Amino acid sequence: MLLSRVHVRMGRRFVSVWWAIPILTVLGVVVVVAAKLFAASSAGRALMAQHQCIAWGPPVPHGIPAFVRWTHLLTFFFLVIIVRSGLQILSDHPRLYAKVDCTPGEEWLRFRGPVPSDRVWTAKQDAIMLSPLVGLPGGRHTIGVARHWHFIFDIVFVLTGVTYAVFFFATPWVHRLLPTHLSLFPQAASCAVTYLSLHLPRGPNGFFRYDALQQLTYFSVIFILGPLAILTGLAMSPALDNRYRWYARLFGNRQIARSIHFLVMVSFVVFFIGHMTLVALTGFAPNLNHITLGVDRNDLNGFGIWLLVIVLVIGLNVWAVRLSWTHTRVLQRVSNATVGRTMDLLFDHFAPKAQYERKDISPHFWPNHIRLPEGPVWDELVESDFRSYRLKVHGLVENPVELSLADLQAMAKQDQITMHNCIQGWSGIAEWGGLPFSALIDLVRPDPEAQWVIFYSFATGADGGVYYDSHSIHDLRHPQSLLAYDMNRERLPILHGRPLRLRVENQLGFKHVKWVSEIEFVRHFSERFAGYGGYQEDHEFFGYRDEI
Ligand SMILES: Nc1nc2c(c(=O)[nH]1)N[C@H]1C(S)=C(S)[C@@H](COP(=O)(O)O)O[C@H]1N2
Ligand SMILES: [Mo]
Repeated sequence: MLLSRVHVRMGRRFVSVWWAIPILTVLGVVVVVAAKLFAASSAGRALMAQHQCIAWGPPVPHGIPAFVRWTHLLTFFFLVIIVRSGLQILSDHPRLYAKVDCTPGEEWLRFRGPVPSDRVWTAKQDAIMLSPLVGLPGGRHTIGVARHWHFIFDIVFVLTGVTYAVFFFATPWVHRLLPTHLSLFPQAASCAVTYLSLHLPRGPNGFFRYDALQQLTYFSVIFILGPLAILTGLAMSPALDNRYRWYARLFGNRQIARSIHFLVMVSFVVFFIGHMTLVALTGFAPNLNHITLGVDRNDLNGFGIWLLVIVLVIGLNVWAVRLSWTHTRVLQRVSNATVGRTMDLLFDHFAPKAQYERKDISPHFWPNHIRLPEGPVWDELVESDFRSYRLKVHGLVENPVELSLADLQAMAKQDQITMHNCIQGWSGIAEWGGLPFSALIDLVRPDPEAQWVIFYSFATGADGGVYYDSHSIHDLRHPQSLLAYDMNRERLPILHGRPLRLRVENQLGFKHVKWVSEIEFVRHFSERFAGYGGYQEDHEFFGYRDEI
């Protein structure tokens, strides 16, 4: 069973969350019995008499206005895509942590077994497969494609939410949902006792007025869960976190934000199940007429629309899975033009500056790649202990150079303790020492039309062919853009990119090319290879820049 593979940590041990089913069942029975006993007691009766679940308070607007019905429908469509693609993203690093070092064994929740300790285990190896029934697109680990769905629909989700909020505060609908009286809480408690003792509150239906618990729940889902999802999502951005350390701290740290992001998703799903159950129990046909057509009638028209919506949602998801493989480049281009542009607009001017302390350095730093460099050229370099290494810097520059490690070390040196964010979800803090990239720019003097720089690696990527990536000169001029040859005050280990690896702290990890062999200044990244900006962009359809 799927759940039996999910484990939650209890102290040193990991327990299957499968146990949650019997435990929650027993707990459910206990709560219902307790609620029934309480409702029958004098204290319970006093509460229910004093605080009506559905109060006849000041008048509130009747009916369900069109903006509520439409945003409700759209949000449902979008959330299905967002949750499914989010699960796909999660499955690329199926562990959730409370600390930013992401040390194996310290995760609080994991969706696969422990990390093997007898060999190097990369984050790529750790990814798991999801069925297309669960993940979007599913079928293989395709975080690039999943992110396109996730972010494109994030944008429309946010726009819909903002539209809702504007109408909410500008129309009388605000009186339906906004909690304005403290008495709402004991009323909601009275509702909770009613529901938990397996009764339905008596009073007008939701077309005319919500009960107190319903009002609080709807309000929290819209105005707490929604914004929390957005804010914790943003807290996973290297551009934002490495610029403003306080931002991730709002939630504790980046990994806690990631965990909350996940728990918000779980809350949405739990709400959805509870909501549908109560909609069904309190009059399915009339309730569906309220939320689809905005009328209080008993006929089956709303139910028909509901069926149609279910079919459309399934159809949309089948279409999305198929499109993910038949028109992947189209999806990538649409995402680059919308999500990529939005990221540029919002994050481009965030020059990273966050620094950490020695005590923050991660005891474990996940290695990540498919292949180490190999072949005669590499073997010779290793044999010479990289004394024969020459970094070639060429392209649209006035002064092309070839530099040995000794040459590089004789130039300016910078040390920085920074946080690395992998696209898959893990993070780690390390101290990097090396050449500030701006010093190299000053040395080679790029032509004015050179706007992008390509970094070539000695290693190949997963499908063969040179691993490479590109960066804008703008990003490379940031004070934290570094060609690192030291890690944690020692010589950079081969595993992490010796002789030279890139650090561009406002971008995700896959753009930090390891084992750099050559650097070329070009007009635009589209002039090289398949033209999408890097190996992962060409082969795995990643975005051309990734600041989240
Ligand atoms: N040549 C090469 N560089 C690479 C990769 C790779 O596969 N090949 N993986 C990237 C990814 S996805 C990440 S997260 C970082 C990981 O760096 P680390 O192994 O030092 O943690 O390296 C990046 N640089
Ligand atoms: Mo990565």
